[in-house]
Amino acid sequence: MSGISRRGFIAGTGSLLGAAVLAGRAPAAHASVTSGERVPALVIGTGYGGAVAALRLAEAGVAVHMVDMGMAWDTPDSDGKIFCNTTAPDRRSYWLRTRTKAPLNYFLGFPIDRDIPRYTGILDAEDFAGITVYQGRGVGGGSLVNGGMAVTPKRENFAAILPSVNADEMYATYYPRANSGLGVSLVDPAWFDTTPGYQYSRVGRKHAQRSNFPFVFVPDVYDWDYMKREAAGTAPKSALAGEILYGNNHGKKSLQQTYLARAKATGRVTISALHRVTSVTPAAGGGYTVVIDQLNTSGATTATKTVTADRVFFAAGSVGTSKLLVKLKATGALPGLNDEIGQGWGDNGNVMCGRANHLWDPTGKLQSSIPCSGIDNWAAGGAFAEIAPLPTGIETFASFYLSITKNPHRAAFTWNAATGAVDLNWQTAWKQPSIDMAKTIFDKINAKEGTIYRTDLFGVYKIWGDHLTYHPLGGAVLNKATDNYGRLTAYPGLYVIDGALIPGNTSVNPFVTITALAERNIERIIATDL
Ligand code: FAE
Repeated sequence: MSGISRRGFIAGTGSLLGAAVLAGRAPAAHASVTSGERVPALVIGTGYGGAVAALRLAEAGVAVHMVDMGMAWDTPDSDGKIFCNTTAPDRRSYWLRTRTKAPLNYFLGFPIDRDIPRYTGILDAEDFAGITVYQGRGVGGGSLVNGGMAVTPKRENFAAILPSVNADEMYATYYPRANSGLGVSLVDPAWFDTTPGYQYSRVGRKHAQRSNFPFVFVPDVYDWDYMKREAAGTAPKSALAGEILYGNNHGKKSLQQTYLARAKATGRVTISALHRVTSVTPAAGGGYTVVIDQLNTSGATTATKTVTADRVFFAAGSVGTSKLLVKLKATGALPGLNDEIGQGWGDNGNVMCGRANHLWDPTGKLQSSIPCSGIDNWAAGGAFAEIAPLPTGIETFASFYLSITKNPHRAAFTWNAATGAVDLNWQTAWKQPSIDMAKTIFDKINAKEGTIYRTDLFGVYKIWGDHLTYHPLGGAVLNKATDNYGRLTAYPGLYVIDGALIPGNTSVNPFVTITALAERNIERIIATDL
């Protein structure tokens, strides 16, 4: 596999060599927070929730300091590129691992993981007892590693997603605001119909429609005009060179290009990369004492800083925020947090599978790494399936899918005093409802097409990718762990503003909902609390 993928990689990215990879990307100022400093607002984490909070607070005149445990990802490495390719993972790929842990870890029955130097890489494959949770690490959070699929849930599903939130306001104001802030748009359907890189999606469409499932185009934050130039050979390739999981050197509008760029442009936002918050506790003279470890690229602590913040926004992601709050409650730093802290965590029902197509139904050796379509069987079968790429550089005759399903299971984070770590009680067997829901789509398609499931993508004779999620949600659920706007009411000035607020499922890919909810909550917080 490594020989094959290396050839594909070289063929696909040759045009990148020597290219001006930094075009349009101004290096960030490397100001980092100073010990003893007092800051009006500290934002923990630079993903979607954190970026929205920082921008809106700064626009309201508040000086904001953001900290992120991951790297800044604004400087090219020795190969001239900021990010490494999915098919050639190096030290930049994983967060503090000595071996890759690819979500799709087998190919043609062979394991594809390889040794890498331990480094503060971009993708964290965080292992809990029953599930591996994939998360972005760095300035931009999940936006650095995700597929950019920017999906607003159907209005009729919203009441189940966020029952305490006014849907009229969300669909009239905050979803449109989020979509515009993120730079969301749709693939040009005429180009889609002819471009080689989306043959896999067109095969997916044909199979969906022949089984009478609704096929839908899915919006994305990738710059579609840029992808057209990649296809035409007039711009360095990113989506068409298989870049995605370990970052896109071009084309994708991550938060670094959107919310965070606007936040920095206010002149009121500074960002400390490689800074990890370990404690937040009330300060004697008001505000909160925040303890922050500064890390080197081996993950070792090189300094410990103490900052006083008038307000603290937890935006460390569903897992990061939940782990911090559960620990702070259990260890007596924030004992007044309520008993909903750590509860209501879900995996957005993620489950993956592949189907083996007939030899007359190739999916294409060139596959855009940016998915742009899906199969919607949510109402009838509880599953929404992304038609996903397998950008290996060779013809695989495989159709590959990431399904989001209505899985009812919810897990809880708890403090483990013996290990000094936070556990999550999710069980692998809890994926069975997700598999059953995904089968409502793929059993039918297989029967219609006379095809079978692939068994070589997740192990030896293993059909379902049921060991992971890309979409952690919950752990500090809105209107339960917090009030209806993310306030941790026992501690005025402490807020949750990320995916931890959402009770486990969004029926589609989550980041537009995380962004829209953050827009709603920060508007109220600025209007009433500042
Ligand atoms: P997130 O973006 O995770 O940001 C949290 C940040 O906090 C990270 O940068 C952390 O490094 C940082 N952090 C954590 N703990 C600490 C600490 N103690 N101190 C300092 N910093 C800390 O949070 N969603 C979609 O909607 N569409 C997609 O196509 C899609 N594809 C995905 C593909 C992959 C491979 C992955 C991993 C995720 C994907 N997602 C997708 C999920 C999406 O990226 C995720 O829901 C959001 O990024 C979550 O946003 P948050 O603001 O909650």
